[in-house]
Amino acid sequence: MKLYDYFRSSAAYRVRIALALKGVTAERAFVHLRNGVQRSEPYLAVNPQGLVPTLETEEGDVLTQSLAIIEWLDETYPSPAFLPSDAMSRARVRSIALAIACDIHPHNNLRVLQYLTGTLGLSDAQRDGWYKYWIDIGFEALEQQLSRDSDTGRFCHGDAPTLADICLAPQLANARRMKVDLAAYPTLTRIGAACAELPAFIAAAPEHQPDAE
Ligand SMILES: N[C@@H](CCC(=O)N[C@@H](CS)C(=O)NCC(=O)O)C(=O)O
Repeated sequence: MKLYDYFRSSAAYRVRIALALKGVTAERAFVHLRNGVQRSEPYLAVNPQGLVPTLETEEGDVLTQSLAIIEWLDETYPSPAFLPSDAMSRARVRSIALAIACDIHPHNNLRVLQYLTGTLGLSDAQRDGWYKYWIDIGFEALEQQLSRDSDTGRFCHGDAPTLADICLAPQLANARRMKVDLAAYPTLTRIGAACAELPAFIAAAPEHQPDAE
């Protein structure tokens, strides 16, 4: 298997956590996003979206989109499971994961930030304000959702990590990098601390990647 990766990509970070939790190793191909390698012809031939992660399977199939990759891994390597066994719990876990992956993360993506400063001419301070604004909007709702639901345990759903935690931990890392004040999100940070104790989450962290700068 080969993972197209970049240390600071939170979508790739999700896949790194998932691979590590499953105990699956993948060769790594580093796509330097800051240098624009994601828009190079060779990479666009692999993933026409020009985004990481991409996973090439041992059979040579090419998978894109972190959540699709993670669900494929979960179906291919069933233990430990990333989704609960009952349909209602699965929907809950997916709703947390999607709130992060679809409703927070895209606003923080590099190409969006570059459009704000490049095409629209916003200042760096305005760009950073945008970044923090969308994290706060998303985290405020997630904090409410998780803090008042008895299905929340040590992790987002019960006492074992799921797809929801695989999405939450990288988004918390992004928030910290942007110096978002996380004091208003005690449930999210408590869960993040529980994730940070697990070897798979530690191994997948940006600062532990070979391409970290
Ligand atoms: N929905 C996609 C998002 C992928 C994505 O946005 N990746 C970012 C890094 S976190 C990227 O490659 N950005 C390159 C760019 O913006 O030019 C997924 O979950 O895989």
